[in-house]
Amino acid sequence: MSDSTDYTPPKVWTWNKPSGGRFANINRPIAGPTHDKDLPVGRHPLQLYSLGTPNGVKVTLMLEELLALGHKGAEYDAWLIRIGEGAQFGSGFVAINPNSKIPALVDRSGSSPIRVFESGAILMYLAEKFGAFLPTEIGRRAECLSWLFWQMGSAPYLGGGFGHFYAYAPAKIEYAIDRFAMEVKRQLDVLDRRLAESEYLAGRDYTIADMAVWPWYGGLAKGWLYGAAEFLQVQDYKNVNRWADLIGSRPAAKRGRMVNRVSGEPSSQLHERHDAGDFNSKTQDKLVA
Ligand SMILES: N[C@@H](CCC(=O)N[C@@H](CS)C(=O)NCC(=O)O)C(=O)O
Repeated sequence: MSDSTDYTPPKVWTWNKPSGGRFANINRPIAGPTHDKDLPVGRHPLQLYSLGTPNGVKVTLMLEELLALGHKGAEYDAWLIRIGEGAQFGSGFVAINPNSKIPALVDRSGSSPIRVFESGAILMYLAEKFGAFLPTEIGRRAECLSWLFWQMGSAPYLGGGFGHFYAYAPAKIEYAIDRFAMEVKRQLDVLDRRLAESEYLAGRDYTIADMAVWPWYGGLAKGWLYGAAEFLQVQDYKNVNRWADLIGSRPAAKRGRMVNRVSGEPSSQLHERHDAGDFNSKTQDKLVA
């Protein structure tokens, strides 16, 4: 691979070499399955196929909140999809998400299964199904959906842009890191100004907008992403930090962060969740002991 300064793109791009960097083994320029593999199905109405990354955590935050509210129909099995090993390209997974990315959900409570992919669509589906965490009054609903879709459009600059070039790319390219650090700091400032005037993103209530944004920007503010807390001076965003702590202290958020998590303290990792009791008995520290 050439370095950043001496590369002239050819007329036609070809896939003839690994792209380099972390995740190079799973990057492909084509869609579709690479192998046959059925997905497991558990006993609960909702089947989640995911991993404890920020995109995956959005959904487990929501499911744990719904259960905490007493919605028994939100009981779920959370199956682990190891994206680093290419499990997202198995035929069963591609059938429920043609885009081959976690999270994906199947609702088996009705006469025929319903698949939902894209974390924002999953959050809206669950909010509408259970009538929770999405305001019904038109103005507050508009505010909630605005921040929900803000996250969908903004986080790729944080993850695919800043995170990729700061932490994962095989070379440190100043131009790329500068460009995306600038944008991510601007995004943090957008959130900080909103959270200076409002307790939660959509107003006085905790909603799916917070659940979508918190794993990314709350995680960034708390120093959980890319080892970039000092570089981005995240402590300066006081309102984002206040909101990140507020959500982080919710019992359902604490549980949601543990599901399908495969790194960090063994006691914080619940690789698969099939029962509410699993949080006490099936974390990695207990399984290994
Ligand atoms: N826009 C999607 C993004 C999902 C996404 O990027 N998932 C990543 C993990 S955080 C993934 O599955 N990557 C696997 C791959 O790209 O092959 C969503 O919000 O659901």
